[in-house]
Amino acid sequence: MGANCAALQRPRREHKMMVLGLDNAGKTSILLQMKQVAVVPVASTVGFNLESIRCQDLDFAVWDLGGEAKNRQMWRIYFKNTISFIFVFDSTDRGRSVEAREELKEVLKDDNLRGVCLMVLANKSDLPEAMSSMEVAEELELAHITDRKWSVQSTSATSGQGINQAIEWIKETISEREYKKNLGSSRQTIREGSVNDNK
Ligand SMILES: Nc1nc2c(ncn2[C@@H]2O[C@H](COP(=O)(O)OP(=O)(O)OP(=O)(O)O)[C@@H](O)[C@H]2O)c(=O)[nH]1
Ligand SMILES: [Mg+2]
Repeated sequence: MGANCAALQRPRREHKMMVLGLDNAGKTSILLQMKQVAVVPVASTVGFNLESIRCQDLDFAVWDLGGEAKNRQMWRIYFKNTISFIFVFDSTDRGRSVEAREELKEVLKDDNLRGVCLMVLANKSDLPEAMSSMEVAEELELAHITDRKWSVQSTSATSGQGINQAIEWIKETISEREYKKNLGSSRQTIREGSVNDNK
């Protein structure tokens, strides 16, 4: 069940999408699923991977940033003009949920991501010890986020499960935001989140 996306031949207007999260969360594997190429074990990302991908009729420039602590210090230099952002969480990694939460909180403070919608992927949901998306929402304290739309979706980067739903939500949310911007009403406070489990 791969994502309904494809590598782009000729880019049209691209929506800049950031893919963030701790090392080993599955960011590069998610990117490979979005590209619809075989998800094979890859080395930890140093710096970033950048791909142009067409997903559900939208063109995305997808930035997959390395998640090791030394790479995280560099994340912010790439944030300008981001339209959506994905935070990938390894749902089996209970030991690092506080670290992930703190990293996410720091990222949310960035001016270049102000109001940008947040899709949290509760990844590795294929593994028996994985937390549910509700548990992930609690671990990351997503209910405290009141300045943007957010959602959490359980995914498996190995099977592709949940990725289409995540892209669907992003697509709807950015279309809505652009529509509101055109109406000049984008400054209103948004208090809205959703949790989606495929289990
Ligand atoms: N079972 C399972 N394994 C996964 C899943 N997603 C990723 N993995 C595995 O987790 C490991 C790390 O995946 P990556 O995609 O390299 O993780 P990353 O977030 O890009 O890591 P960094 O580049 O270090 O930031 C690899 O061994 C993947 O095969 C998943 O959904 N299920
Ligand atoms: Mg990687």
